[in-house]
Order: sequence, then C-alpha cells, then structure tokens
Amino acid sequence: TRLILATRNAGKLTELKAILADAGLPHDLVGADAYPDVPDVKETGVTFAENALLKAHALADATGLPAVADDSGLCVDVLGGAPGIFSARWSGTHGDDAANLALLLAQLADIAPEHRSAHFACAAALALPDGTERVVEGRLLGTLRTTPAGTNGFGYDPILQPNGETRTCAELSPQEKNAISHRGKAFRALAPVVGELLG
Ligand code: ITT
Repeated sequence: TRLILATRNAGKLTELKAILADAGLPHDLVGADAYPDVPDVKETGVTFAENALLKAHALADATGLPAVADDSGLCVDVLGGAPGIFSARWSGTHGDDAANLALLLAQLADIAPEHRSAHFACAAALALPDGTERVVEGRLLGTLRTTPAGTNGFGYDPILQPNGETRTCAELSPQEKNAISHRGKAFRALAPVVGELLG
C-alpha cells in the first residue's frame, strides 16, 4: 500500500523516508508533491499535535489514502517556548531557513550559555480516509550555539547542540541525527501503529 508523507519540506521528507524504512514499514512512501492539486492546509492549530493531524487529514481526505504528517519546531526556554509552532516562518518568510536562524540568533545575542537551553519537538500524526487518527510526540533536548556550525540537515540544525554531544545537529551524519532526533523518536513510535492499522 501507498502511504503519503504529508510534507512539502524537503529536509523533513528525506529524514522521514529513512526513519520509516529503517523501522521496517513496507509501504510505498511518497511525498505530498506527488499530489500537487491538494492545497496546503491552513495550520490553525495551537499545538504541534493539532497541526500534524490537520496536515495528515487533509491529504488522507483528498486522496483516499493513508497519510502521515510531521509538525515540528524549535522551542527556546528563555523565549517561553518560541518559535515553537511558528518555527518555519519565524522571520516572516515561510521556509526561509537562513533568515529564520539569523533572526533567532540575533534575538539571543545577549543570552549567556547557561540560559540557552532549547529543544526540538515533533508531532507525528497518522490519518486514514475513514477518519481514524493517531498522534505521538518526540523531543531532542540541547543548547543553542552562538554561531552556526555544520552543513547537514536543515532549519535550525546548525545551532542546536544535543545534550551529551560536542557537535551540532548539522555536524551529525543523517543516521546519527535520526537515531536521537525528535522526528526519529516520534516516527519510530508511530511506525508500529501504522503497521497495525494498515497491515
Ligand atoms: P510542512 O508543513 O510541509 O511539513 P514546514 O517546514 O512548514 O513543512 P513545520 O510547520 O512543521 O513544517 O515547521 C517546521 C520548522 O521547524 C522547520 O521549517 C524548521 O525551521 C524547524 N525544524 C523542525 N525540525 C527540525 C530539525 O530536525 N532540524 C532543524 N530545524 C527543524
């Protein structure tokens, strides 16, 4: 069976395909770009879980196929959890990773190292055309560097140094990141549920 990965973010899509294949899901995994006529859903939720469910249901309802979606972001403690669900458009331009990262670094310029704790959060949602839904969450805790390092990954990876690591997420290999990431944790928890419900 086909399983739609309801995302248009290329960095996410690459990670999702690897995580779900490694988890043993036998499905034909296709990104939302395979369905260009399905309009992007408005992310009106106030939590990662709500937005992930909105995205998964939109694709499942429009195609009649099962869909999984990811809603994720960076939550900075000293900013009260921001950018959070607004991570992709923090600078005002949706998906401009460089501008989002530069703005956040500027906002944190005066914050000392011991107050730079943050985490990545990911909600992984599954929706079936009959309305069945499941959602699980994962987190990656760390601290924020003052200057970016590394070229792997996407988004805020060059500034998030996971706890217990000396490298940023962008300096980890894709396999190393997926093993510890918010997205890896969430979708490894969702995978058996997908297997159970889809067979
Ligand atoms: P879709 O809705 O199409 O999936 P999006 O990029 O709009 O794509 P989100 O609203 O979930 O998705 O925003 C996620 C943002 O959070 C992403 O653009 C990054 O800025 C940040 N982010 C999430 N996971 C990340 C990760 O693993 N590494 C770095 N940044 C991440």
